[in-house]
Amino acid sequence: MATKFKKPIYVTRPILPNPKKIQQGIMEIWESKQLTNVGEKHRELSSKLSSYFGNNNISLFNNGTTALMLLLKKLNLKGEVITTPFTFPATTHSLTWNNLTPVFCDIETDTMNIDADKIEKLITPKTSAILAVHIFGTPCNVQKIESLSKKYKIKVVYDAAHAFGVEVSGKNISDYGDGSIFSFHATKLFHTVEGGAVVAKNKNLIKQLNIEKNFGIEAPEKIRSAGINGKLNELQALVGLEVLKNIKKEQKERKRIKNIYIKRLKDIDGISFYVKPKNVKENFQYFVVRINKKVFGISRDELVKKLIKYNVFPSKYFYPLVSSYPHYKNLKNSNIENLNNAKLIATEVLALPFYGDLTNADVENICDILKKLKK
Ligand code: T4K
Repeated sequence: MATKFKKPIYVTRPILPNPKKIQQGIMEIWESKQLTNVGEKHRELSSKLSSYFGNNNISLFNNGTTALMLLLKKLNLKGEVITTPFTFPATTHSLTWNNLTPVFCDIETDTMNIDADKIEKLITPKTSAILAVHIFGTPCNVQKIESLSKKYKIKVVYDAAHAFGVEVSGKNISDYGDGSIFSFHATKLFHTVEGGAVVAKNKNLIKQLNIEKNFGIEAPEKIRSAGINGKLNELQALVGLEVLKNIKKEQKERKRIKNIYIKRLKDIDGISFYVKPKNVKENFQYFVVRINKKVFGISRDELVKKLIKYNVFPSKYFYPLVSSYPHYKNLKNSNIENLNNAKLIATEVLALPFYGDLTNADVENICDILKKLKK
């Protein structure tokens, strides 16, 4: 039918737990008078998430960016870090905040993740780590990256901001690399309004991060390092505890929506999407398509303008490329000739509305609109 939506349809909507449960939890917090600094709700969430990740080594943060900045700091990295240009600014800025130089590596056109086969030629004596992103929750080539890490004795950090609950070959995504960060921002499947976490194998690293996120205070009257305030507070933890109970249901709804998108969009020439391999358990964080201008008839950017007229607000995650930002564009590897795939993908990608409250009719209508807009 392709009709204009009465209300705006956004790229995502957060899980909103039952407000009565939140009110009840707030009363408990009020009674305890402990609002932050690792109170009962924080400890409870940490323990529940440990079970979820299958790993006790977890540190909760006030957002994913602080988590990444401090993880990079505590790994004592120096010099250059090989990373992807196709990501949210937070990934690369976290390197800058640690005085590390990003070295951009091109991405794969299917997964849109860093191309592990192109990393080796970028490794120099100055390289201390690889910072890879599981973009849209799609796992990187973790095996190849691990072998490079062993061969060159460099660290591997994963920005798993989008990958909460993802598994590869039966293992949680956080089992790979020297440490992973997660974002618990409201736009994420699992959220604490704002929040994040580091998950790592090394218990001591987590212990250090817990100190670092509390101003470097190791014990009363014992300040060990120039830390920062990165703590998740009790109200955030409360929201997280309630959101966690709703994850499975939300994923079920998103699976329903994804199935409609796939069924309807697979026959529209010029629209393509990534099909995950069998060994990956997905989390349904995003539903992302690529628009091939030549075949579809109009560009991704033109399509977005037209979709807005129908009250549909998809997201051009992630445009422009980080390597084109003013403060990164003059780096030696920012030259666009080295980043051909990334350049193409950034102009084609579109994250479509994807959240459990969308009805079948809503999704069918979005597909009808897309079909109608094809030239
Ligand atoms: N690494 C990666 C790879 C990341 O993608 C991110 C964050 C990070 C690291 C850092 O993690 P954090 O420090 O943020 O924890 C969002 C988020 O702000 C950001 O967390 C996220 N990635 C990024 C991919 O997306 P926008 O620019 O999409 O936000 P906004 O406000 O345009 O929201 C999109 C839509 O969501 C709105 O049109 C409506 C809906 N919405 C949004 C919010 C905030 C709601 O319905 N309710 C809300 O409260 O950035």
